[in-house]
Amino acid sequence: MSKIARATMREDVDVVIVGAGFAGLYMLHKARGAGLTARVFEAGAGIGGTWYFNRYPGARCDVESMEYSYSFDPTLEQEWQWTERYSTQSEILKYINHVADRYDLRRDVVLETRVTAATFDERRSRWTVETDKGDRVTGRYCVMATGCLSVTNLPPINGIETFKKPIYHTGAWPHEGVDFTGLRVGVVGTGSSGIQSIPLIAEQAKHLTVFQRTPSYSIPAHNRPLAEEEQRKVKAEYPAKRKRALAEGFAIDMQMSQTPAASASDAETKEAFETVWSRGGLGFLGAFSDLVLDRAANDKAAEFLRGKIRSIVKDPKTAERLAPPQVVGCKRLCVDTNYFATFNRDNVALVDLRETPIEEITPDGVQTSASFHSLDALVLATGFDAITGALNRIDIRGRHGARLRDAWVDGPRSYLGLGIAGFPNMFMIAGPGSPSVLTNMMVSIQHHVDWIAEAMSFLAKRQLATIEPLAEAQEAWVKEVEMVANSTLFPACNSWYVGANIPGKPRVFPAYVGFPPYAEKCAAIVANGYEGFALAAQATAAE
Ligand code: NA7
Repeated sequence: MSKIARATMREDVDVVIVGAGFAGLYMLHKARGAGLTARVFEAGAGIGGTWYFNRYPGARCDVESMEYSYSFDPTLEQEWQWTERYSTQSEILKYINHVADRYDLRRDVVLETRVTAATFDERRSRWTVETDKGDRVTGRYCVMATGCLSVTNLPPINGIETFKKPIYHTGAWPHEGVDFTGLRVGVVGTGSSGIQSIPLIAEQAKHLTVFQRTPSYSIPAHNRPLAEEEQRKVKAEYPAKRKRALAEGFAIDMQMSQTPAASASDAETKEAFETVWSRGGLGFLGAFSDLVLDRAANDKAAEFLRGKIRSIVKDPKTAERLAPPQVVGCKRLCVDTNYFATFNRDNVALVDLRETPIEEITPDGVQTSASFHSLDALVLATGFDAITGALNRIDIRGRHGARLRDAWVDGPRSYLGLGIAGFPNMFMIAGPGSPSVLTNMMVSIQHHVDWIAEAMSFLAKRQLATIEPLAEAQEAWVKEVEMVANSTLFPACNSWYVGANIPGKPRVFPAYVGFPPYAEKCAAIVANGYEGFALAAQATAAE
């Protein structure tokens, strides 16, 4: 089908927003509310970001539906009906589309357009944003709503380009779906995407081979339909529920225990773990107050979870291979439906790449150091170039033409994960150095968008031209993020958090651990007249 090319855009707006997922759309809504004009560019052919692209079988959010939703409008909150405890990708995408229609957001969104460059003009204090369709739009502000997990990781496995059957990445799944009936399928990767898709692929395929490099801990979702009555109850106390979430480290209303594991007897420890296991989901980490802080406490959780795997998986060798050795939570905890039990099926085999690494992919399958696996289709559940990937792919130039990519060559540096020294009037939503992926993203997104919109209004009221982090405030923040992370177990293993999944990526822990202290700091900084930011009354051209 031929497409009619649209005219290239030349326009001047107040805010250019990159990305039309949950972050970009809410930013658009808030910008309009502040009386600002905005233009949103989105690479996808539809809105929704992560939820537009990740259509693999079993794709669901690991935060419960009633919390993984916007809270900015009580009417929206009350009127939307979720159907399951954990929403499917398609239901979340429906919700995003509903929001876009309800607030008339589409008219400012340009789809199928990838932003390639953003350049700050110091004399005019404006950003010029360029796209792959030849657009040039200028904005007083540029907001990067580019997503934390939006650039797929295609692993450089020897010979992968020679495979002559279809290859799918979970993060770029065909819209028409894939029918694996009668096929021999291989899945590489056992993070959340692998763990969600493997049980469903196994039900359909003739045979499934799972290629596992590192096993993951996973908690059962105990997913179920959301009863009308249950929803009514939550809706009746929505403000209180949202408030409780804001007081939690992960910004999820998990009602984390205040008791450290060290003070519990063995029987109490077992009982606490059994309780959270039977509730299901990420709330497992809330069984004790110190599971991500104290190695001994974490070891108890790890042993409990390994025990569960051994009790579910019938073949003891397979169970041992599926039992993760690492700290619980240092790789994102997964939430599954029937993942471990899938390995009891006759048509499923597990290949442990730690024992028998992949040597190459040939036209017909995967050759490991031990054997050859003939395949009709290959699924890469190999994750993303997380957090910095999307930003580093745009040619972003701040003062003196300095490139963000160069400034971040040793890892991301930002102030609060919101702004970057040398890049005035550019904001990131859930950027590196903010709690982002360690929280319910909906909470972090709304917090950031509200903060950014407030800053824009502040500048307008005071007739200020620019806001920009001071280099010393940024350096202090980078140190604080690192110090807080190092007081936890999060950086304790190789994970996408620290960039270890991408060859050559600098190892930096990119998230501020703990939503409440972070939000308090953001508020205090505003109360102190945007402490740590330089505010300038007029354009400050380079000398
Ligand atoms: P993840 O969590 O990054 O998982 C990717 C998986 O792919 C993981 O098991 C990796 O093993 C594996 N992987 C990556 N590269 C390779 C190569 N080269 N060979 C073999 N195996 C490889 O991505 P997901 O999409 O599952 O989830 C991302 C987030 O989305 C998730 O945390 C939720 O927040 C939602 P490794 O562990 O690196 O040894």
